[in-house]
Amino acid sequence: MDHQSASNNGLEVIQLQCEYRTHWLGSDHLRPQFSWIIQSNQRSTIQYSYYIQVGLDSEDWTQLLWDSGIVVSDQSIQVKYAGSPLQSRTRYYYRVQIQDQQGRTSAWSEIQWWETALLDHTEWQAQWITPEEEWHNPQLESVFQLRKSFTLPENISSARIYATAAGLYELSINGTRVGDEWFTPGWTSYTHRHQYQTYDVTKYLQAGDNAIGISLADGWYTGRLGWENKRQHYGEHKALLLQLHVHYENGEEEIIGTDTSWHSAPSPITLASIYDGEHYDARLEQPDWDQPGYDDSLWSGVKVAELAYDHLIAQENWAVRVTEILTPVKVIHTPAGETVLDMGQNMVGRIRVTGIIPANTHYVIHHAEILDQQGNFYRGNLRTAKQAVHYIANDQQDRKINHVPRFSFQGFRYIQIEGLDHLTDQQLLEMVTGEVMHSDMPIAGSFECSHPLINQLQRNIVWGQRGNFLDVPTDCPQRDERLGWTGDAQVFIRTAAFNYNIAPFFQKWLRDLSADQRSNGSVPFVIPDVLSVLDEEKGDTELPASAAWGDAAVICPWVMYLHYGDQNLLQKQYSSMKAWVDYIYNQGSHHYLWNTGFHFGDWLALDAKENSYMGATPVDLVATSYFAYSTRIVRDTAVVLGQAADVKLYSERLEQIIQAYRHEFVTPAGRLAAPTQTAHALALMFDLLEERDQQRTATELNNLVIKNDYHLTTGFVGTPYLCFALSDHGYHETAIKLLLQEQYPSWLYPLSKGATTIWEHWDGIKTDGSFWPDDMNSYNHYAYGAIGEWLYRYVAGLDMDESIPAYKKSKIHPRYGEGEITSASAILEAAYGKIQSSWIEQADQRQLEVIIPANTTADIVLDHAILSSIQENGQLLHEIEGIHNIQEMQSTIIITIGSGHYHFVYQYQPISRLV
Ligand code: RAM
Repeated sequence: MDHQSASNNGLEVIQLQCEYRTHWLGSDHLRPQFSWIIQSNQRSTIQYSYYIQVGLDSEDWTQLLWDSGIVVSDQSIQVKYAGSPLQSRTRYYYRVQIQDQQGRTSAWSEIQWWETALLDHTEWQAQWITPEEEWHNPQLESVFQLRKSFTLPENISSARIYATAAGLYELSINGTRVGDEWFTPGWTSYTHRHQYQTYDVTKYLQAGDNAIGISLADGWYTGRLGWENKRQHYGEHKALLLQLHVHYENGEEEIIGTDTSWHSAPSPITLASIYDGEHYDARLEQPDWDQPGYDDSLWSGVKVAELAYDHLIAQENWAVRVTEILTPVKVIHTPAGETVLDMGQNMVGRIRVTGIIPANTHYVIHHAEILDQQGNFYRGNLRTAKQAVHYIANDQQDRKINHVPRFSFQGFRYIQIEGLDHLTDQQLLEMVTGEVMHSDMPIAGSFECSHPLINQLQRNIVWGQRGNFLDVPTDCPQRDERLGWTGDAQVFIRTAAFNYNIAPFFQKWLRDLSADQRSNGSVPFVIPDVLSVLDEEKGDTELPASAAWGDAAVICPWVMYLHYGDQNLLQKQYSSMKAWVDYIYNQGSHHYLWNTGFHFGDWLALDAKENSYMGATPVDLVATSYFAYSTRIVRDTAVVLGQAADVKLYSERLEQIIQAYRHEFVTPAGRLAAPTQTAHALALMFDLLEERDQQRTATELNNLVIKNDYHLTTGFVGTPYLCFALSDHGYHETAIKLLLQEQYPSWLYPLSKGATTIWEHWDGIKTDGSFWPDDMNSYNHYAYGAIGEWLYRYVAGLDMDESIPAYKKSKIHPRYGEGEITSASAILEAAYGKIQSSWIEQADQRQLEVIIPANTTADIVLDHAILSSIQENGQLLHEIEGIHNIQEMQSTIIITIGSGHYHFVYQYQPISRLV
């Protein structure tokens, strides 16, 4: 074969990625992984071989760091760099060529690049610095300005800044803000891992005088976090670390870093707090403070802060950005006389105010998620979080402002404005925009169907994800909490991976989870962990961990592996995964039951006792079920990683746990002792029952739902599994009825109360219009949105064969909509490319449109299809290219196909006629 010839033969390599990014500035991976997508004008394309080159130059491909040569392999994702060692601060270019199994050779792909940052922490020459005044009064959550002026010669060829803060920072050069990232450096387990960012600042610098300006806020590092009003979780002082590397055309390099020559002063932002919002006092402005000519002789100095360098890591996560701008839909004058603007959507981010305001105006914007029963602005559920933005104008007449808070985010649908009473409603509407902020994850998937309410539910799920994926997966974005609750993350992660590419987001969070995991393997409730310290302060020696929460340590890496096929991540998390199940094994006197300690149980289930948050499903049943599930995943991970001894160990342990579970929770006659929906769903989904008891349990689950008039009672633990358990065991009709249930409690009930996001409680707003108590009532909480996974996988039918990760083999298996949903469509930009499953049902006929990416195959599973009626693009099955195999099993037909775009049409036997 000739890998050198490039021809236009319908085979192309596109969308090259290095660790999920197309261009990537600032990596510290020593052996990054590459992926590409193959585009083919033929069906059934499989890569036969690949050829990858990595060099220092985008034109000359003779001086290479890595020339893989022709590698006979169908691997086209997560191909690990295997060239000579990478250097710091270097841009690398790469390209890929492939050959397919039909013998076609693609042209070389377009060239992509990534650039390394500081691969070794000894390359940090700059010093951590803290503003002097901060040193004196670290209790104020106010923002400081830091600046440095310097002169540069002519002929700058390129320049980079590597920067981070203990706190949050915003960077400007010569008066211009650098980059579009917010909340830098992000939130990690700072004591172990602290991200820095890389900026290409070439275009911002000039020959002659220059100035760097930094605004430095408390953020998660020293700011208030958690509901106990605690600050300074990671350190006493906020601090800055920055290193500028300037390169000249003659090959020389100059480094300017933070040190004691920098100056500092208070900024006009007198308060910046994640929970409480921001206060901006324009009277304190120092115009041009970040410009070169500014006289900073009256500013204070800075002190060197004794912070570490060895835990600095390059930015791992997607950056937080403004991803959408909303305009308010109306002005409401409430019965209480408040002026309120409705953004039309419960959103997370901030309000921008632009326009002219009179001198000395002081306006305040309050943010809230709902209006109360009387239609007044309601902030009760924020608890102590103020999320208010104050702006005090100076005495300049008719000042034109353009203001956003920069170091806080708000969760809200409504804003109440005080202090701009002179404006008309129309003027207010024109002055205000809502900037939606979250980790800027590429959109991965979409789901829609013929039922408008389900489409709204899907939108609410996506908004819940956007609002709560602001650098860490949080439970809620509005009250004095906003923490990375592990349980919430694990129940939602699979849905999340359908909606967006969450790979770097969860890679970062899982590294923090391992970092914060305790030495005995137990996992804190929230990651990054800011709660254990409260228990430690109370003198607790045994720090708590809960089943279904700590299991995030095992479930999340596994879901990431299934979706993205990244063994590297599994390998990195493996010891953390094992440590968690070993921790459980060591709890109590019975190795195989987890019947000790505190657990959240089936959190917020509706079968809970009055005034309790924990559902009726016994917590030891939940804990033991999850113990089995996580042990199974650890065993499966050991198989993937080739850890034979562990495969044996965890297989045996799993068997023992299952036996213990049956002994404890299943009667000798095969009945599940706990009569709850959640107990039944877990038993079925975690495969805990003897085969003879499975159908009985499923029938019992179905009866429990019917007895409850097709309403769910499940909490955080049971909800993600309920519909799967029903659909898998012949009760899809019941699952569809649950989905379409509009009366309380149900997924659709909140829609009748105007919900635009998922709520924490099924009855956040009760049927009589009253609210769940303020002590814990979020209207933007993604946990119950975990039904999204079932919509994609079972309603639209876009699913995977889990034995081969990353959709190397898709499973297209629509379960259809029992006549209630007559069409559905899901699209997913998966690792190998776009997958689509779209169906329409008309009378006895179904049409199914399927796209399967090159280098993958799929099983199309058609229940109740009449084989002789199946056509693809007007042709009978046996005449069609791309069909590898057809199997008929009872009433199901499985068609194995290669890559390509297919349109199937077939007749089916409606179930009613089968019985
Ligand atoms: C509350 C929230 C959160 C949940 C914990 C146990 O803080 O509901 O989502 O995980 O409780």
